[in-house]
Formats: sequence, structure tokens, C-alpha cells
Amino acid sequence: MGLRHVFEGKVDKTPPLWLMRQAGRYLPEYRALRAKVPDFITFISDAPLAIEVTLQPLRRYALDAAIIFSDILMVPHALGQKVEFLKGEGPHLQALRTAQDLQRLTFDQFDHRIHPTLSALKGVRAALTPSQDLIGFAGAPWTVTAYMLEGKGSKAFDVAKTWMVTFPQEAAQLLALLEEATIRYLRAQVEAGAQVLQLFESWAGVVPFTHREAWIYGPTRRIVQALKASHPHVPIMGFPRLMGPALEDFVRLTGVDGVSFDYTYDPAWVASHVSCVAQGGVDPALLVVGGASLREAIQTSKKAFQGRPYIFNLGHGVLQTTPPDHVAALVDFVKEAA
Ligand code: 1CP
Repeated sequence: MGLRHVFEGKVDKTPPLWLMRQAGRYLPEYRALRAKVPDFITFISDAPLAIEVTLQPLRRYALDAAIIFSDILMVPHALGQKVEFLKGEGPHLQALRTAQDLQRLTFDQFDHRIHPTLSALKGVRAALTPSQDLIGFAGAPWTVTAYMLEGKGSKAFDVAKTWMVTFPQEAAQLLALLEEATIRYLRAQVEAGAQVLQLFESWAGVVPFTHREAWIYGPTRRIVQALKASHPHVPIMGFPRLMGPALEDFVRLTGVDGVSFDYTYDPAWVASHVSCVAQGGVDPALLVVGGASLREAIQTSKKAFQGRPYIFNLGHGVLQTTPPDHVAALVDFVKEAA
């Protein structure tokens, strides 16, 4: 059973599954290709490579969906911001500071820069079986804004938040630009073959309570509405990471069809508080260790959602230190009858 069946309300004995970051550095075949192309933007922007890397985990494991290999920071790159990935350090962006910095973001290069990802979506769709779904994605406006302002990864994004609150007009302008870019990007992904969409709001948990509507719910709701207007049959999933009980508000106020929940939740709480399709939960650290604790976490999740529309996933991305054999074991545990 594929992901799309779950959104139609179908429930099977075992849930369909995919994993956040199912492609990537834990796979030796990924590392071998990546070693040949040191610049990550160049790597992502090579359609044949992106197709190959997207398909790598599906060759090894019985996953029900592929997620296109790209990154949420492709949108700032497409808008003309300087984005680099430094070895061992993660992303580096030329952080936005002034109104002039915002003025320099344009759609001039946008279609050209997203084009390889769209070609890759077409290629992957052609290589999948009809029962395997293709997931397209983007970062949600706040999370992408956070990187654009901070200039790098962070535990709390204090620089980005301080800027947003100090310059509310510019903050609104930047979020609106990201909203427009995300709608354009996701629509293009659907036209290229994406059948399900995921919006990563990885930094939902650091947003001040008073700014959740302006930074998270509003932009996400408008993206969902715009996509529903043009492509009503494409399910949209959100991942508001580390939002605690506000997960319920997120679902209600954004209108997403599905929600990913991180590993801080009791799956039984999610099952009783969230009305849409849910996915997620299992801590990626348990997958690194494997064995009994992994199996127990999987069983707890499956039990909590028994009889309900549910997609199996982890509570965040597969970690680089994960032994590939453990992913095979996870797939077996998920496909085991309850
Ligand atoms: O050196 C390498 O090979 C780069 C590592 C890497 C990879 C494999 C990065 C840099 N991005 C990716 C791919 C990626 N990123 C995917 C691919 C598809 C798959 O899931 O298989 C996806 C969906 C993302 C999304 C992404 N990028 C998010 C949202 C999900 C999440 O993890 O919370 C975020 C926050 C990013 C930013 C980013 N890109 C890369 C890194 C190391 C980071 C995190 C930076 C940080 O905050 O420290």
C-alpha cells in the first residue's frame, strides 16, 4: 500500500513507510558518489546524480516512497543568496542583514536553478513502480528564513529571531517572499511528478509563542491553500519539529493533510490529539543502536495507530552513523504483522 492510499483513508495490516533522510551519508554508495563532487550545490544540481542518489535507498530496502534528493536551502540559492556547504560544518549562507540585502533576492535565476531538481523528479518518477510514491519537498518559510538570517545552523537561531522581532516589516516581507517562492517551487515539483509534498518546519520549536501565527501557521496555511487550489489531489504533510502540544494547533490552523511528529511525543498522545494522517516518532538514535529497543519503539508506534491512517517514519532524519543493516531490520519490523 502506498502513501496516497493512506490519505484516501485506507488502512492496511502494516503501514507504508519511508524515512526522512533515507538517502545520504550513512550509505557507502552515497559517499562514493559524493566524494567525486565536493561542492554540494553542484552535486544536487546534477540531475542524473540526484536521480541515482534518490533511488539508492529503494534498491536496498522495501520502502514505499522516494523523496527527491535536494535540500531546503535550494530556495535561497534559487533566489540568489550565496549558499555554500563547508565540509564537516554544514551550510554557510551570506546572512541577510539590511533592506538592501532583501532587495537583492529575485526570481531572475529561480527557474533556471530549480530546473535540475525538476528534471530529477521526472527521471525518478519514470524509474519507480506504480505503487511507489514520489515525495517532493521544501522548507517551510520560517525554517528557511532562519538559515537565511543566521547564515548557518544553530541550536536556537537567536540572531534570526532577534532580527525578525527588531525589523517586523522586513520580516513580514521576507516571509512573504519565501511563501511565494515555496508555492512556485512546490507547484513545479508536482508538475514534474511529485505525488505527495512535505514541508519541513524543522525549527518550529524555537519560535516565540506570540509569533507562531505570523511565522509558522499563516505562511504554511497560505501555501497549503494555494496548492489545494491548483492541485487539490496532492496531499501535503508538515513537519513542525519540537512544537509540543501545539502540534494540534499546527494541524488545525494550517490545513495540512498529514503531519510528521518528532521523537519527543508519545505516539498514543498524537493518535488521540491529531485528526489528520500522522507519521513519525521513532528516535533516529534507536536506529543507530538497532535491536530490541528499536523493535520496541516501532511496536509502540504501530500499536498506537492501529486501525488509523498512519505512515511509518522516524522522528527526524536517519543519522550518518546508522549501520545500513539496521535500516533493513527496521523495514522488517515495520512489515511484521502486529
Ligand atoms: O555532505 C553531504 O553529503 C551533505 C549532507 C546533506 C544531505 C544528505 C545536506 C546538507 N542535505 C542533505 C539532503 C537533504 N536535506 C534531504 C534529502 C532527501 C532525503 O531525505 O533522503 C532533505 C529532505 C533535506 C532537508 C533539510 N536540509 C532540512 C529539513 C529536515 C531536517 O533534517 O530537519 C534541513 C534543516 C536542511 C539543512 C541542512 N542541509 C544539510 C545539512 C547538514 C543541514 C542541517 C544544517 C544544520 O542545521 O546544522
